[in-house]
Amino acid sequence: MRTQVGIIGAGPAGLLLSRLLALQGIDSVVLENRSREYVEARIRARILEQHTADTLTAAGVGDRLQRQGLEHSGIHLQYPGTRHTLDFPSLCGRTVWVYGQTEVTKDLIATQLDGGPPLLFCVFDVHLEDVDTDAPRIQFTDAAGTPQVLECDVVAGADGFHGVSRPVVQEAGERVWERTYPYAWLGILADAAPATDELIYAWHPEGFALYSMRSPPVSRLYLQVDPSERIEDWPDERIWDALDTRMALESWSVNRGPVTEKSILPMRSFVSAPMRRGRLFLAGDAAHIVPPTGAKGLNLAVADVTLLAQALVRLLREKETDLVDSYSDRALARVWRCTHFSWFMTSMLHRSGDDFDAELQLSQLRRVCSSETAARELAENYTGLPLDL
Ligand code: FAS
Ligand code: PHB
Repeated sequence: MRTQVGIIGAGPAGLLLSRLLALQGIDSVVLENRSREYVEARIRARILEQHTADTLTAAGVGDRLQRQGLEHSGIHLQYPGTRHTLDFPSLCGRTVWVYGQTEVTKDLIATQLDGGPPLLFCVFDVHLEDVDTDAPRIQFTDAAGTPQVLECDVVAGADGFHGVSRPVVQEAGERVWERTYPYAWLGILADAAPATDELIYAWHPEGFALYSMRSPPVSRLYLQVDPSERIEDWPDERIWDALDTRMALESWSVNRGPVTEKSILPMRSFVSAPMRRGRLFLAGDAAHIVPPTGAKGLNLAVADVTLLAQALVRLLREKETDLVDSYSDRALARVWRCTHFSWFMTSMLHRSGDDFDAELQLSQLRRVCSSETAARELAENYTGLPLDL
C-alpha cells in the first residue's frame, strides 16, 4: 500500500487531519486499532471552541453540529452565595458550542466512508519504520489478519496518549512534563433536563462540581472526588445529595433523573516535546493531555491538525519545509497556553483541603466575578485564542 500521509488513529485529530488534507488534494490512509462502534461510542469532550466549530463547518462536516449543537454564550461561576455569569460575546465577541465529541467523530467517519480516503478499523501490530528518512513506513496487520506495509511520505501520530507514535519520538530524545492532580472527577449522565441554560462551574468547601449537558433532556454532571474513590461507593442518591450541596443556591435546585452512566476520570497535565521526529508528526493527545476543567482537550487536537495540515500541504505540494520545520514550536506555543489555562481553572476551582488555598481560590473567583479585565482573560481563553499565538 502507498499514500502521501499515513495517519495512525481515528479520533478527532486523525480523522480531521485526513479530511483537511483531502480537501487540498493530499491523499492519506487512516489506521485505527479499534472498531467503528467502539470509536463512535466513546463519551469524552463536549465543548467546542468557536475555532473548532468554524473549522468543522468549513471542512464540510459541520451540518449536524449547526442543526443539533447548542451554541452557548457564557458560563456561570459559582461559590457559596454567588452565581456569576460570564457573557462571552460582550467580553470577547465569541461563543462556544456544546456538541459531543462522539457526534464529531460520527460526522467525520461518515464523511470519510462516503468516498473519502481509506479508513481501516481493527488493525493491530502497528509499527513505525524509517521515520528519519523521507520514505517512512507503517507495518501493521489488517482486520483480516493479513500483514501489510504502508509506504508514506509522512506519518501523522494521532493515536492518543497510549498510542505507538510518541515512544518513537521519545527514542530520539524528547522532554516530558507531567502533573498528576490530587483529585478526580466522578461524572454522570442523567435523563434529566438541565436546570441551567449555561454550564455551572461551582467552587464549594466540600469540593468542585460542574453542571453540563448533553442535549435538552440529558444532563452531564461532575463531582470532584479523591482519586482513590471507587464508583461502587457512590450510589445515585449520594451523588445527587453532593451535587445539591455543592451547587446550592436560593430558590434553585438541581434537576434529578435516572442516572444512565457513571465513571471516575483521573486528572493530569502532560506535555511532550518536540512534536516531531523526521517525517513523523504528533497531533492531539499523542503529544499532550490537559485536565478537562478548561474544556481544551478536543480543541487542542483540532488546533494541532489545522496547523499540521497547512504544513503538510506546503511540504508535499509546494516542496517547502518552512511550515513543517516550525510546526512543533507553533503547536507547542498553543499547547502550553491551553495547559496553563486548564491548570488555572483546575487550581481555582478544586478544593485541596488547605484553607490557605481556599482563601486564594475565593479571592481569584471574586476577582473574575468583579473585574471585566479578569473576566475577559478567562473568556478569551475558554472560547479559544487565535491559532497562531
Ligand atoms: P484520541 O485518544 O481521541 O484518539 C486516538 C485514536 O487512536 C483512538 O481512536 C485510538 O483507538 C487510536 N489508537 C491508539 N493506539 C493505536 C494504534 N497503535 N494503532 C491504531 N490506532 C490507535 N476533553 C475535553 O475537552 N473535555 C472533556 O470533558 C474531556 N473528557 C475526557 C474523558 C476521557 C475519559 C478521556 C480519555 C479524554 C477526555 N477529554 C476531554 C480529552 C479528549 O477529548 C481528547 O482531547 C481527544 O480525544 C483528543 O483526540 P485525539 O488526539 O484524536 O486522541
Ligand atoms: C462535559 O460536558 O463533558 C464537559 C463540559 C465542560 C468541561 C468539561 C466537560 O470543562
